[in-house]
Amino acid sequence: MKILYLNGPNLNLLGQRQPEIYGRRTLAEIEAEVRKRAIKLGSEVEFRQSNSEGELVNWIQAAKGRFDVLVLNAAAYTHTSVALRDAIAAVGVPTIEVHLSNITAREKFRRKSLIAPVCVGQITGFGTTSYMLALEAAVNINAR
Ligand code: CA2
Repeated sequence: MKILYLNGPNLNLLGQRQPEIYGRRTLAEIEAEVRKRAIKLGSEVEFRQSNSEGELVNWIQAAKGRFDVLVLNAAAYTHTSVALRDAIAAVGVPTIEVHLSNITAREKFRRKSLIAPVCVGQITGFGTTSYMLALEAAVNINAR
């Protein structure tokens, strides 16, 4: 199984600021942990990060036929992006929404996810473990 992890704006700053909210690990460290577990599960993962909404849309569109599952931390675009939502719905690749922090326990504007209704499910609030749980969910996506 091939799983594409997409990471949105500012997630390249992980590990440098706001560790009390987002933890101390960098995105590269999270990727290394996920990759280790993926090998054990016999799956293949690819990680990408972009600060650009359009680039994320392009990657979602290009995932069709190339990846079995998308794991998406759309970061701030979670709360604003009709374009990402439309891309996920149009492409039809099963998508798991993931967040490090618990978006439902933070500011009001973070409580609403525009992408949640077109995702298979949402994992939010477990820090790095959210990314690991998303991997378990992805490899079991056909066992629902
Ligand atoms: O909790 C999450 O994973 C979020 O997707 C992270 C986004 C935020 O806008 C969402 O509401 C929830 C923010 C990512 C920014 O990451 C930073 C990392 C270090 C320093 C500053 C920002």
